[in-house]
Amino acid sequence: YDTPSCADGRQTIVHLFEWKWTDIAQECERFLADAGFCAVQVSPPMEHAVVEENGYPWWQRYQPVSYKLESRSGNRQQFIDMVQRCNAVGVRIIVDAVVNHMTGLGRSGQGSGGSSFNADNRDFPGVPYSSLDFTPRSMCPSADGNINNYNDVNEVRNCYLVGLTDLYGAKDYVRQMISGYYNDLVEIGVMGFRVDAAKHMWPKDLEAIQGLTHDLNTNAGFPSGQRPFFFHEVIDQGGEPITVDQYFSVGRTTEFRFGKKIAWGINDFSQLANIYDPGWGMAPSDKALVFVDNHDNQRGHGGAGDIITFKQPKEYKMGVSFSLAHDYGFMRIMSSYYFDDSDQGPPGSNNGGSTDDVPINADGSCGGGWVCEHRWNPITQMVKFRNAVAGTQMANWYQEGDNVAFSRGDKGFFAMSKYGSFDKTLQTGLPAGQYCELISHCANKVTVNGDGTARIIINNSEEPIFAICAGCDG
Ligand code: LM2
Ligand code: CA
Repeated sequence: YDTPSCADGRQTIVHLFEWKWTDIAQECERFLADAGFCAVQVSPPMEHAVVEENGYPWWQRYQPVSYKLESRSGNRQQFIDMVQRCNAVGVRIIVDAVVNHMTGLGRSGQGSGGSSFNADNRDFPGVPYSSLDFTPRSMCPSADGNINNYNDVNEVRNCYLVGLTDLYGAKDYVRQMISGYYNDLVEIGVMGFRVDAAKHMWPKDLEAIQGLTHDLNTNAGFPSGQRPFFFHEVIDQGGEPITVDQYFSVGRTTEFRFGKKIAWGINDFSQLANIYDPGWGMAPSDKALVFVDNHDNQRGHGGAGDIITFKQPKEYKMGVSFSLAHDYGFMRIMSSYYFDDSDQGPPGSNNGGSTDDVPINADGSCGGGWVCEHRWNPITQMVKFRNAVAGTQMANWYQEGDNVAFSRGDKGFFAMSKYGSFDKTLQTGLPAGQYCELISHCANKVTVNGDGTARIIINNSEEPIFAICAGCDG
């Protein structure tokens, strides 16, 4: 479950948060395939609540009504078309699976796909689920039925997360419905799953659901016998009884400490050493799914605090570039829309709850309120670097004041200078020769001497990043 089935050894996924399926299909074809991305994490594709009173917020998509593929991002036919078109160009799809719960108490009516539901009665005929399929109240130790005390494992996993009706994952029927949803998606050709709120589910229930889930579809281009890729959203920052290692038997886990350490390190480069801190309980590299920010913590929701985002473009470019150069974890890039309000849905959503297309400007950036960090020059270029150096380890670490550099085996060399002016000869670990500097698209050429040293020059205050790699032509 730990190994993503990427085409051609690709190393990075991108979360196209709240994008429509029609736009994702185009983005695979027009950009992601050539840029060397492994996969897209898509917003939850199942039928969800329609929350008019908060202006159709992004988080309505974390309130399932049924497992029909009818959401704000598009319908079933559009979803299938997206998966097929992305697979055809070697870009895979990862589904954000919301399976800990259904909608919040107090909600009823019709979901985004037209199914009726009534959360207070635990009635979801679109699945169907009834009151028998939700965690018995007697199993939740808290006074009000909600999760308040994160030091009590039973409370975190058996009570209601912010009032969301909690599914009883120990029940065979519930496991069958969830694995049925997974199998429908696997059949369509998806590569894997981000399991939302996995911290609030029992690992043994996750294991049972996985056991019922089929191998990836060979007709979609996956090798036979290949298991889906799973990573679990477990917000573990230390200090609580639920820890990431409890989930290692079911796949990777989100490593929230990574983003914090990147934010601290960009502030103070001396903290960029030892980004992976096992003493703090961080997941080992082959169990970690890493990211600088995600859709929650970029707007003050789960795991927020000490995080850099697109709102600080220069720091963000440095943080993501350093992360992509690093050898720790499997990396996810965030791709956002601009927002002022933490509830705010995607562009267009205030206009009746639908979503606007993503227009692409002549210079390759996105318009219409979409940020598209994955198209920011240093980020795009460093995705290529990460592919080129895959499998090598970091060496030749150098850090002095606001400058940092290191090599990746004999395949690549990375450097970064906070204020954009650097000129020093360093050991690159690379074979002698002429190299194209990637961030400048080969406008800068670099000579590595016979002893592996090279004069490293950075002279760019907005994108103060330098990268060369074997076989990279810009
Ligand atoms: C996650 N991780 O464990 C997601 O990454 C996170 O984005 C989800 O919360 C959460 N699990 C549940 O899937 C988001 C959002 C919450 C929002 C929920 C449900 O961060 O604010 O809660 O989705 O839509 C909203 C309201 C909250 C209300 C709740 C239930 O903000 O005030 O609680 O709905 O109606 C009474
Ligand atoms: Ca639960």
